Amino acid sequence: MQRLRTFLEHHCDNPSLVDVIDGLMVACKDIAYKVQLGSLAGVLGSAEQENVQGECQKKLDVIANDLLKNSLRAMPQVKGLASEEEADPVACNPDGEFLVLFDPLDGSSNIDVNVTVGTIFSVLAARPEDDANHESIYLQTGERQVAAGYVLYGPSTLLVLSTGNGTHVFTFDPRIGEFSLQRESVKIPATTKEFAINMSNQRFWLPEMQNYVADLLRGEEGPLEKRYNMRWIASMVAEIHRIITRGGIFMYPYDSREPAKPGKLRLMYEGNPMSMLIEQAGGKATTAFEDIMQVEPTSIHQRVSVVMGSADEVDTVIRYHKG
Ligand code: P6P
Repeated sequence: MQRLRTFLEHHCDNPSLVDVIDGLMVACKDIAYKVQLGSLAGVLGSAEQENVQGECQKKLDVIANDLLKNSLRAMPQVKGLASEEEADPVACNPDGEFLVLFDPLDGSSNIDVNVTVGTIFSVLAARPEDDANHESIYLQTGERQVAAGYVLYGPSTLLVLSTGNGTHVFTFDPRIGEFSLQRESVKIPATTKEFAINMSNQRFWLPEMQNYVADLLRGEEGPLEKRYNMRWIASMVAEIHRIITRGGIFMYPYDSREPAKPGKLRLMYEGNPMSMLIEQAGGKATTAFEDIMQVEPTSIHQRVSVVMGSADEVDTVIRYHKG
């Protein structure tokens, strides 16, 4: 089985980027260990504090964030970082080539009930003149990502990664402490019968989304003429991994409760990296009105409406929103 670093050295033409991904995995292996130990490591439960999003932080949110921050700061290749758990960007090494943005523990509300969580990361290029304390240098469209990935802390610990030449899956082997290639250049089926959305928000969606989901529920008797099944894990990394593995569509759409926030998920370290992985695997990722990776960022923690997965099903959602 090909180890991660060997694979990257053949697939990635920038050795510094290989080092950054390798360094990220050092932190993620430690996070995986602590997630596996759970209560035995005393890392479950609330951290009794809120993050910049106003969300109650779990102990593991803080631990994972600190592990990633410390690992990235030690890498000369990293100029700066931005995290869901940090109000402002953190300058690392002035001569670094890369900016790393991450959600240290996505789905952490599940951690206390032993459901899959994950780390999501996005890598952007930095310019020599950039000041990594300034938010503006991080505000690049998703199309500019040089790498994106997630580490899934589930029954297995998996890394799903793209550096722009396909989406690849690696399994962590605790016997050797390495990630080994499991699937190269995965392809998402264009069609699906599986959708993922939090139905309890139905009354807050746009009419177009309400109409689409209503037709999903009509099954064979409706205009989509298919019997669909539904999934909702409340952990984006787990939902997206299911879609990368067997197809499907994941939606966290516009919600009228907070018109200023077009959705719940964050563009820079959830929407963009997951969009790169999905599109590199032949899927599609849209806000329902424009490609997610073409959304012009205005702030690091901005939110975005998310519809992503099997290309034909995403096209159907876009068609419902064209009126
Ligand atoms: P809800 C986790 O908090 C998260 O950011 C995503 O991982 C997940 O898809 C979504 O929120 C779940 O949101 O409203 O169903 O709890």
